Amino acid sequence: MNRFEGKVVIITGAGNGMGKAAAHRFASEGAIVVLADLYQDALDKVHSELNSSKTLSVKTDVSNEAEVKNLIEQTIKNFNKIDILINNAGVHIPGTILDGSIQDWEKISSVNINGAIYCSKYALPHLIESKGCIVNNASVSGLGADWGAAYYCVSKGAIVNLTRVLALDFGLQGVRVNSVCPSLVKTNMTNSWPDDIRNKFNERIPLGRAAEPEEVAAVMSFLASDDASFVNGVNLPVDGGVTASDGQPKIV
Ligand code: NAD
Ligand code: ADP
Ligand code: HBR
Repeated sequence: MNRFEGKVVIITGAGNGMGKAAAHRFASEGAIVVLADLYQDALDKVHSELNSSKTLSVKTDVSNEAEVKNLIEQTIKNFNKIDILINNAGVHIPGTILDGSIQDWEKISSVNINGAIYCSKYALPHLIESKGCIVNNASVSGLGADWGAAYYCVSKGAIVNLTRVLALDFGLQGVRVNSVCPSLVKTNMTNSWPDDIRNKFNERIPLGRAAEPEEVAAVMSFLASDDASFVNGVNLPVDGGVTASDGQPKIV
């Protein structure tokens, strides 16, 4: 499939995990890929794995408004347009509201919420021009709440509603906005979680396992493609069935 031939895609948090998997997926379908991440060495590694004439790396802290403006400017300068924005960069810090410091909240909210706001705000004028789309990486943690992840869940709830408000406000201008909502995915964010926690997830996920980053990237690419041309404002679980449960205990 070459669904993204000639399309320009910005992917934040492209240095690792689902962002990296998305970079490979979009590139494999013909896209020009703009990689944005906090870490230059991670960017260099992903860049070296892709066709360099169709790849641009821009070291970007998405929580820094000026750096996001620079990301958009560099993309326009190099490729003249933006067709797709993947708001994927994010951080996770566990804890209840009493465990977490205000610095933890500032970190999570500035990366997970402000980052998506800045990227959306500055990409949108170009997306309106191209009749493009946004795919956010939210989480099932934004559709409901988890124990002991207060700030993270609040930040992901914000992304779920950001998806909806942008879908309403820009639909008439031809811009679609959707999100993926994964449960546990095997990435750096979660690889260090202890085995007993991972086993508890496996028990609660009807498919009995965590997702591979590529399984989420595949859904991002669907939502960004013309195959999803009438899908707008959807927060799509990519969760092996977790949200099919009403939350009552597993007794069989
Ligand atoms: P990851 O840690 O493998 O990748 C995240 C990337 O974002 C890293 O390359 C990191 O350097 C980058 N990043 C962090 N802060 C940044 C900033 N300020 N500016 C730019 N880049 C920054 O994690 P992942 O699991 O691939 O996470 C991707 C997204 O998926 C996040 O938004 C996360 O909340 C969400 N998510 C993860 C899971 C999971 O189980 N791993 C589940 C649901 C949703
Ligand atoms: P924070 O920057 O919020 O303190 P981390 O240091 O845990 O968060 O970084 C988040 C993710 O960034 C890590 O899971 C890892 O994938 C990636 N990362 C961290 N340091 C590096 C690095 N030096 N090079 C490449 N990727 C890195
Ligand atoms: C586990 C999952 O809900 C997450 C890290 O977002």
